[in-house]
This record gives sequence, structure tokens and C-alpha cells, in this order.
Amino acid sequence: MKPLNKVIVNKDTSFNPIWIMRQAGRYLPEFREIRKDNPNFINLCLNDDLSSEITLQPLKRFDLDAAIIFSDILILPYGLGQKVEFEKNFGPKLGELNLNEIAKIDEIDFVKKIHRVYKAITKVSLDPVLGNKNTIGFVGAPWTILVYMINQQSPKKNLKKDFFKDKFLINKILLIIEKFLKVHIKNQIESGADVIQIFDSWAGLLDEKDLPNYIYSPTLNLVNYVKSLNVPVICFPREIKNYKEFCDIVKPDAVSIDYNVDPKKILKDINIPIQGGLDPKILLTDKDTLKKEASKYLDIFKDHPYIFNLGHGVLPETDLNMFEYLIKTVKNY
Ligand code: 1CP
Repeated sequence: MKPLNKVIVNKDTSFNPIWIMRQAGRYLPEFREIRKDNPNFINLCLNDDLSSEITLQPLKRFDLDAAIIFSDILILPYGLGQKVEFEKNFGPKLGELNLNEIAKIDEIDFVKKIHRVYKAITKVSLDPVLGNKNTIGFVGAPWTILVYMINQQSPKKNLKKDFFKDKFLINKILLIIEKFLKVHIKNQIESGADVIQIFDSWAGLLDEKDLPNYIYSPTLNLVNYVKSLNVPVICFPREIKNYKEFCDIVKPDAVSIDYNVDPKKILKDINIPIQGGLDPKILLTDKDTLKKEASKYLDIFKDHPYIFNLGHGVLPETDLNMFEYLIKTVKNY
């Protein structure tokens, strides 16, 4: 059995597998080397030779228990024909959203545009470097994808003032997003992904009253869909106002927590396997602090099925020695 399945499916508490969000990325010099020659980020995701190589880069260096496929949640709007670009020091920039155009896209057009992501997954899952480790496929949750498609840029800077104005458009787009997320999930699984993570990075932007409509209901549909394909599903509803209610309603196989979640409280509140939590900024301190903070999570979750990870992606300025020390700390615990 693969490491994440032991914890998620068998509820094994005798060990803690580890993988790190954004483990394939900018903190690695060998990634920056490839990125330098590939200024178009989407094209890099769609180059299956390079994206499978990037996916495996962290596993060649470190004793990680899973590979997460090098792609992006915004490959979905790209597959739907919306323009998606990544600008240096700005982040994603999306083109105008045209409902009539998007409504015309069918499954064949969509898969044709992004099928090289699936080819990369197959390459990774068959590579000897992977061995018996997991291949994690992923999608953005419907709400987070909606945010980028309507807002056309990161909501970190600001959510458009009239974001919720056109309810008709929002509801139409949400249905289209849900339909194609299922297509994307199915194809990733058929290509070799053996765990699916759903990233809801902007769940924290919503008031509690809006959670049922924009988060619980569409995410529950996706979770049930992944379960019907017999693959474990992990949800990461980052900074959501109510993790307990989310887990009670959506019932993912495991939940990934952000660094603002109190690990002792969540342990009391929910009984599904837990992942993550440690603040990525702790990796920018020193080894003693890192060991102390990582051990805090390992101690609290010692009798609970727990996958070690961070509370958000690893920061680009992270020192490789600290990254390696974290993995050793978890493995030697
Ligand atoms: O070199 C570069 O500048 C590219 C940086 C980069 C990378 C390495 C982006 C741009 N995306 C990725 C890869 C990526 N994105 C992965 C690959 C696998 C891995 O984890 O190693 C994954 C899983 C994602 C998921 C993703 N993309 C999320 C969800 C997780 C999260 O960070 O909250 C989100 C919100 C995105 C959008 C996105 N893509 C890239 C950036 C800089 C952003 C965030 C922009 C923002 O703040 O709104």
C-alpha cells in the first residue's frame, strides 16, 4: 500500500508520511534553471518532458512520500479558452471572461488543450524514481477557480467590487467549472494519479452565510465524484471560517489545515485524517526552532492519522538545508 493510503484509508498512526505543497518549485535551483529558459509558465506545464522532470526533482533530492504533479489550478480556465498568463512579480493575469465562448467548449476541445498534463502524470507514475510513492493529482475548488475567472487576477490585491453583481453569470460559470473539474479529475486518475487534492485557496474570503452556496455544495459534488472513482480525496479549504462544519458536510477523506488553525482544537473537533499546518515561515528561522515547531504537530497528532505538510506552499527563499532538516525531523520522529 502507498504511504498516503496507509494513513488516509487504513488510518495508520504508526508513521507520518511527508510531502510539501509547492515542493516542485522556485526554492529548487534545478527548477529555476529550467524556468529561466521557459518564460511561458502554462507552456512549461504543458511540456510533459519538462513538467514530469520538475515533478520528480524534489524526490531525487529528498525522502518525500509523494509527488505532486507540476501543473497549476489555472490550467482549468486555460482549457476552457480563457487567456491565462503569469507575469513576473505580479502573478496570474486572466483575459476577459466570455460566457458565450466558454459555453461552447466541449470535453474533447478541453482535453485536447491540456492533455499533456495527463501525459506528464503517466510519465511520473511509471518512473522508477517514484517507486511505491503516491502521485498526487489536483484541482482548484470551484469557488477558487471562479474567483480567478471573474476577478482576472489574484484576489490578494482585491476582489472586484462588483464581484457578486451578476448572479446569473456566476451560477452559470460555476456549473461549467464543476463539469470540467470532473473531466480534469477523471483524466488525471486514468493517467495515474492515485490521490486527489482540492485546493480552495480563497475559501477564507467568504462570509459564513455564503459557504453553503459557493463552497459546501460544489465541493461536496466533487468529493463524491472522486470517491466514486475509488481514489482518496484531500481538501484544503484554506482559512475557511469553519473547518469543523466543512468536514461534517463535505466529508473529504482527509483535510489539510492552514497555519492559523489551532491543531489541538481541530483534533477535538474532527475525526478524519489531518494533513499539514506548520507555518512555511518557520523554515526561514533556525534548525532548533524548526525541530520544536514540527515536533509540536507530530506530538499533538501522535495518535491521529496525520500526513506531515505545511500550512501553505513552501516559500521560494527557503534554504534547502532547512527543507532537508524538516524531512529528517519527521522521518526520525
Ligand atoms: O516560476 C514561477 O513563477 C511559477 C510559480 C508557480 C508554481 C511553481 C505557480 C504560479 N504555480 C506553480 C505550481 C503549482 N501551483 C503547483 C505544482 C505542484 C507543487 O505544489 O509543487 C500547485 C499544486 C499549484 C496550485 C496553485 N496555483 C494554487 C493552490 C495552492 C496555493 O498556493 O494556494 C493557487 C492559488 C495557484 C495559482 C497560482 N499559480 C502561480 C501563482 C504565483 C499562483 C498564486 C497567485 C495568487 O497569489 O493569487
